[in-house]
Amino acid sequence: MGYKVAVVGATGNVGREMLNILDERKFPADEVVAVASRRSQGVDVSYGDKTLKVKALENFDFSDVDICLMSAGGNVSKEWSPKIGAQGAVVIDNSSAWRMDPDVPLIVPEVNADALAGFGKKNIIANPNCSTAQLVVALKPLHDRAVIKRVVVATYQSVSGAGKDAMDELFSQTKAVFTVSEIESKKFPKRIAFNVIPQIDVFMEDGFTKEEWKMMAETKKILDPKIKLTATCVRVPVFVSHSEAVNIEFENPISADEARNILRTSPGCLVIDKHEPGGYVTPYEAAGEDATYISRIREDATVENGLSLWCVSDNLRKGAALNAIQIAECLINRKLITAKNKAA
Ligand code: 11C
Repeated sequence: MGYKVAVVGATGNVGREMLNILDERKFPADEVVAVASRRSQGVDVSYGDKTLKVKALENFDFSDVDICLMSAGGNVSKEWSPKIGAQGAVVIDNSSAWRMDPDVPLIVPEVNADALAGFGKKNIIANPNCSTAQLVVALKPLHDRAVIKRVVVATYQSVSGAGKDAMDELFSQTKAVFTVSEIESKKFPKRIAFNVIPQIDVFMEDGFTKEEWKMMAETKKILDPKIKLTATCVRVPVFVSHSEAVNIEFENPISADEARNILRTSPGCLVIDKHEPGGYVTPYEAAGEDATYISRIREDATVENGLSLWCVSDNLRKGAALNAIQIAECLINRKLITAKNKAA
């Protein structure tokens, strides 16, 4: 018995990755449909060795869809996710629109799959922000062992988090540096080529950015509301994969060796941590991979029970498309959904 899956936002960075991952993981779909705004109607997108013609969201009938993977931005999701959910499709939404809604579970399967049980109130499940997803995968096993009190994180986020136009801007600015004197910035507030920008998303009243606020609020909802977290989120001239420098204070003692051993066997984590040049993972190596890579694990003697580590993951995969599909797989494995077309 297979499922009918709709990918909404199928022409974007994350939508295309969703189609790739559905095919790669042999997701039990009888039918996959690509949906996007009317502007993209008729565009071809790849699904394995097939080509799908994009259908317009505005005219699409979701009544026989089982799972809707939604990556079309917050405004589209605010309007469409409840309508699609009301037609009986489970919406797994990649935007920030529903994450803090108490009736919508915010899920990273390696961390809080049990919270999925509450999805039926709205038929919507939220995928976290990419920078949060990889962080909580690394934090969860350490929290289980030694209880995290406080986290200080600095991110180094790739331009693909800001969409395809942002990737094009890094590419064209990088070329322009060598050919023309004027560098134009449209997607980013300052030049991104050969630079770093300490602003992701809009500023909040307290001086933090929305991206920094999301990391704090989403970590509390997914992992533990008692964890204090402060973040500085920075855009870097990297195409794919977000990196994070993480400092953690625990309630109880935990050595670097112990943390390394715990993380080595934790779901979703891959430890590469040799104390030698190159004995760590960089974003370039994490791109296209599923794991959250953890390196540079070391004790921080400036606080009681402190550890520092470096964590890297593909933001389009674990940070978005892969996590959404893992949620769909969880729904199936836990028998939380059944296909509408039982004869399929
Ligand atoms: C970025 N993390 O790198 C953002 C993109 O809330 O889903 C994802 C924003 C979100 O720009």
